[in-house]
Amino acid sequence: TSVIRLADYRPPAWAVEDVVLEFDLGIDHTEVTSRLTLVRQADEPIRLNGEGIELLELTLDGRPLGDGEYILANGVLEVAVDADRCTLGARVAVRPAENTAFEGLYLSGSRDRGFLLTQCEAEGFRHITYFPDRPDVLSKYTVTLRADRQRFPVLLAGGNPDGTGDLADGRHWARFVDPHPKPSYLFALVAGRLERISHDYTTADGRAVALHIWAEADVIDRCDYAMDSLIRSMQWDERTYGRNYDLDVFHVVATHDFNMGAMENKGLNIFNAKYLLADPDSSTDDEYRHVEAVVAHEYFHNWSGNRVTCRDWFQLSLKEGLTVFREQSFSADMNSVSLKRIEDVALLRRAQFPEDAGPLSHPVRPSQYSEINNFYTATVYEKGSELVRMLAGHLGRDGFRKGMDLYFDRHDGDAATIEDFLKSLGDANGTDLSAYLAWYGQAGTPRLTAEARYDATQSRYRLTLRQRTPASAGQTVKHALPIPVRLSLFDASGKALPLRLEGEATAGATERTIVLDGAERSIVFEDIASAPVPSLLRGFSAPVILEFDYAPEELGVLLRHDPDGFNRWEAGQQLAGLAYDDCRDGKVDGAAIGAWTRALAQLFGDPSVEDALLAELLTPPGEIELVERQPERDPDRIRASRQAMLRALASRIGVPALRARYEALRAATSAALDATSQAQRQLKRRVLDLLSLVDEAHARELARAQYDEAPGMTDRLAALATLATVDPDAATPAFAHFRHRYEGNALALDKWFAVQAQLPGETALGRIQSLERDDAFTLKNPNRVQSLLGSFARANPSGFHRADGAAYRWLADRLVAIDALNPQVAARVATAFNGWKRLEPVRRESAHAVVAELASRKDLSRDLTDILARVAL
Ligand code: HT7
Ligand code: ZN
Repeated sequence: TSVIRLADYRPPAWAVEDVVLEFDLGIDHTEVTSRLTLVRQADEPIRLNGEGIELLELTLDGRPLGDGEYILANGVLEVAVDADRCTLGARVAVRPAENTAFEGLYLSGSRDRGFLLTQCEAEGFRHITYFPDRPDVLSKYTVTLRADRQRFPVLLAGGNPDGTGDLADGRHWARFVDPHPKPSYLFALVAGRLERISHDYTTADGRAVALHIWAEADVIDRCDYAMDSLIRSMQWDERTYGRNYDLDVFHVVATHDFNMGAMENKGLNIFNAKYLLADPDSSTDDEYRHVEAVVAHEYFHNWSGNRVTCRDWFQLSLKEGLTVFREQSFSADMNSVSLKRIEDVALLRRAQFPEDAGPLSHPVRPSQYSEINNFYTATVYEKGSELVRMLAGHLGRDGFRKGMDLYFDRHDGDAATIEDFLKSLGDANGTDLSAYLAWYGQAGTPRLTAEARYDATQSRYRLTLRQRTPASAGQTVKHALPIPVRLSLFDASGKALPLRLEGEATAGATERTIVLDGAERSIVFEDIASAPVPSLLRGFSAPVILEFDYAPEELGVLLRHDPDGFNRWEAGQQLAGLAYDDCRDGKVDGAAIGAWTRALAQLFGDPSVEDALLAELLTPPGEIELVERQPERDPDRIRASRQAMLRALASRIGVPALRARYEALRAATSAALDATSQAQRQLKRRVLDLLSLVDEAHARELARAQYDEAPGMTDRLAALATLATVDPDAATPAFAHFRHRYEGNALALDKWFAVQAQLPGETALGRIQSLERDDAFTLKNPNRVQSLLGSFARANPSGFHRADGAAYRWLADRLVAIDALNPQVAARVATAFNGWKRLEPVRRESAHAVVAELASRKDLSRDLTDILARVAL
């Protein structure tokens, strides 16, 4: 497969000023007529991309072109033209119902009731018509849709509406004009039988905007939360960044058939229903938060992505990292700053750190790719957001806003690069941020080590910071990066100390940010009366792995007293890591497990600790993160050790306290969505899980009752999961009940599959295989595949990584079947093999054999081949 390199970038040889598209829509056969106004930029032929489409007619300035007047080969249509400006027309046929890859124009749902829609990012537009399908070709689009009125009553495309009307034979048409130049990946259309909810919104700069959310009739009553979220997002972007919406209408459409979360098409966002629909009976609290976040994310793209887009796909994080950062800031403002930070860092550690530690590791701005769809990764999104956060922290709130204003002003209507972004932020603040560019080009998670020396005679505390980034796939030489370390020092009673650095006249604030911009830096704090406890990397000020040799009691001080909510939790996580080490190999013994259980038992009884934070503190690092601490890397032993430490915690808190807390939370049970109620549900789940480890019979009864009494999905699903873990037999009727209750509710059934896919242990594979035979299971639906296969392979380490390798062989078989339908989905599921090299030898051997065998096949898609080739290396 061919490799695309950033170093080979060349500007487009032809610009496309205007695009006029006409669609004659049908499920089996759609005809697309295009007229492109092309303007020469370089002395080269016109080259247009096109894949899987049938060329019916080609014209140049209205004159039909014969076979010898163009070349069509390897997905490129080439036309040599003398003039500097011309109009190229094409008529092509596409087959939506046959498109199971969900890229280009396809059918969502059934032939008789489903609807047509498009997905063009990254390179889907070339499946619709011939076009220079690259993000730096920006054009104005005029789109006319024609279709049967009965079958396709709703016709939508991006831009402002520009007329509708009737045609002969029961057909009708609708036209849309988008005044904002956009790249082809932001084009979208939707056609079919859809219902809508609407809201009249007025932007801060006075534009009346009709907001419409569209969905199929059976789910339209579950769109209200998304509409509220959209309104909040629009208001937040006006307030926080001074950004207003810029068309007269904004459409959002829900589909059950979608490869990713959602898509920010200009004026016509399309959402995986999973991230748009929400109601208490079928959605969990987490899902409500995800809906709010994804609605905001796609809306924020209107500026960070659409008005200013990417020059090429290597710059993907320019829009994605920035938009994740904007989305995270919004969610923090809507909910809780420290809880949001905990959630985001936990995700980074769970998804991005392992990605960056394995063969799929790549920089936030990769330097080459063979399939761009495989670079919509945690690194580009989550680590990319962390890089923006560091820049924002460096500039401060007002400085960052000034920088963003300049970035949007300078590059509006343009396709930009990471360099452009850093330059705008720097120029607006009279500073040079180019040192941060190194973060974008270097893969791997830096290790930051801190070493402390206290000198009692001089009352001085010296902190030495060092950095090192391990070699990663294809990148052996690593450079020092600028690492901002926010820190405070506490005395043993938990009081933050005023900080005076060597050479300074007076003490300043109790928190400072020190930037480590070389391999090593020492700093000395004066007037420190006794050995302090450092709180380092506060708020997770840089995406690194911090190594500091804390004593368990020191972490106990931070866990009890650090006012930085994130670092308080972090101290608990660090202490839990040490506690885990004390519980390895069947023993439960040591200072750390004692300190951890003691500190948490105390916090458990402290009424000043909020429920939401307590629930987080009671959750130690997951099995995937703990892999790092287990030299043998055996998922069964990791799970057993983690269970042992949780059991020790439950015993320390004690059955009476756990029971009493559960009953108090049970009495407060409601389906309300406010933060307090959500926190109560979350804590109730943690308490029940702890109780199940030390008071099994009672916990089983509570879980059963909770399932029956649950007023909403959060409690119901939590009860089901606990019941299944405590007593799989007792859970069987509850699973059957759930399956029946939610027949026809696709998103609820996804959770039913996912909970069962995550039940640990040897029996998991057999369970998965019988779930595959359920009538509701299909390999054609990406959500269903993720909920069963994805959950199993990624979130069930002890079930998937069986010592006999049976689950690896089973997954390989399924990957081949999925790949024939939907390569993007197959490739994503295949990333579950990313960590095979870090397994213990027996599992490593069988995983390798399976990956190598798959990678040697010649009949797989480019998407899957690319992942397998890199994983197998
Ligand atoms: N920008 C969107 C990316 C996306 C996508 C990429 C590849 C294939 C299918 C896709 N669907 C959506 C999502 C986002 O907002 O980040
Ligand atoms: Zn995005």
